[in-house]
Amino acid sequence: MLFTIERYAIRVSARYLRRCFSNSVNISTNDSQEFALQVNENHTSIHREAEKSLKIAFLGAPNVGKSTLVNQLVKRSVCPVSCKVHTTQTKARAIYCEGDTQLIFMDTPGMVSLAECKKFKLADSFKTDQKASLNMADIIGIVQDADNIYTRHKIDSNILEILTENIRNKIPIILIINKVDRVKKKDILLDFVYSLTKSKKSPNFNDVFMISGLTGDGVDDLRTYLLDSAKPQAWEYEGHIYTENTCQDIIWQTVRAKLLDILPNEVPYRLEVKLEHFDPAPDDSVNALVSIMCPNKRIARLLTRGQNNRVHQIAVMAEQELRHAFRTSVRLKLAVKSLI
Ligand SMILES: Nc1nc2c(ncn2[C@@H]2O[C@H](COP(=O)(O)OP(=O)(O)O)[C@@H](O)[C@H]2O)c(=O)[nH]1
Ligand SMILES: [Mg+2]
Repeated sequence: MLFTIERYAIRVSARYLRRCFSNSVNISTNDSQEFALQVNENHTSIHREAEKSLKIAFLGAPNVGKSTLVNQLVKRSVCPVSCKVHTTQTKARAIYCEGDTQLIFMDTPGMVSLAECKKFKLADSFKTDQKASLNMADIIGIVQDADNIYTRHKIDSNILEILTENIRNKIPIILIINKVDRVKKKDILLDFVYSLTKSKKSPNFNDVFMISGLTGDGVDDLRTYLLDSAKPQAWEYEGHIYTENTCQDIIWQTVRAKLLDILPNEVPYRLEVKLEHFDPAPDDSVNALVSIMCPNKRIARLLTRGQNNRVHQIAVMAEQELRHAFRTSVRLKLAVKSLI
């Protein structure tokens, strides 16, 4: 039984890969697989009346762990994560279904001011995506980094600004204290949670969660809470869809996130990452070729020098994460090129 379910999940994800891919390249479709999709869709429509769903918008400063949390909640690495700021560039949706309930997570770029947008040459989407997500949300989760001693005791001013009186009255807001694995003295947590919830500037939080998106501690409780909060309303996505991002986007964003992790300082921000080739094979596996364009030969050497070089490490890490995203085997090749 378990085997059948697992095979079915893999089949569905492979079909989804093909659908994403078929936007740009012609792929011959296999009739028996299409038939499986029909069966699934009919099955869903029978239960339409019982459907419940909830849209969740996570807000927080860059690097508080929003994308890591979304990945844990949906049990797939669909949102890019790195230790550097501005990994998430545009809003991304991740979808999780359990029983008759669908949760739609709206991962957003970190909250930034207009001045920061100009400084880091960030796309306009950094500002507009936040507002768009808020207006659509059924519930808002403010994510705080418990490990950041400078910011953990107050809600980011950009977030307070965007949470207008209208939104505060209309949409329930929960407080999520993330990275609790990094705080050894637990009474410190209680201290700053107290100041966060008592501050006159803070919204009225419906609930407070203390979690670790990295270890998964507390994440199951948060997911259960969200499933229980879902409203009777039709599912927005078919049950087999787990992200709105295309597979191509997930692949190049994952490579970019690993570059941000491995390369020092500003270097990764100067690289251009491009998906050159993407090929979902008939055996359900995925082959991809990603090029990394470096501004000069010195930076290209930084990536390719030595036997166990950085580009090799990045390929191994990205491949592992992509397997977790697509739940199928992934073969990833990286080509380093230099502009001059
Ligand atoms: N120790 C620890 N690190 C975390 C946790 N959640 C996220 N991180 C790390 O924080 C960094 C930023 O995470 P990310 O999800 O990209 O943050 P975002 O910018 O808010 O989306 C990454 O290096 C994550 O591995 C956590 O609960 N504990
Ligand atoms: Mg992010």
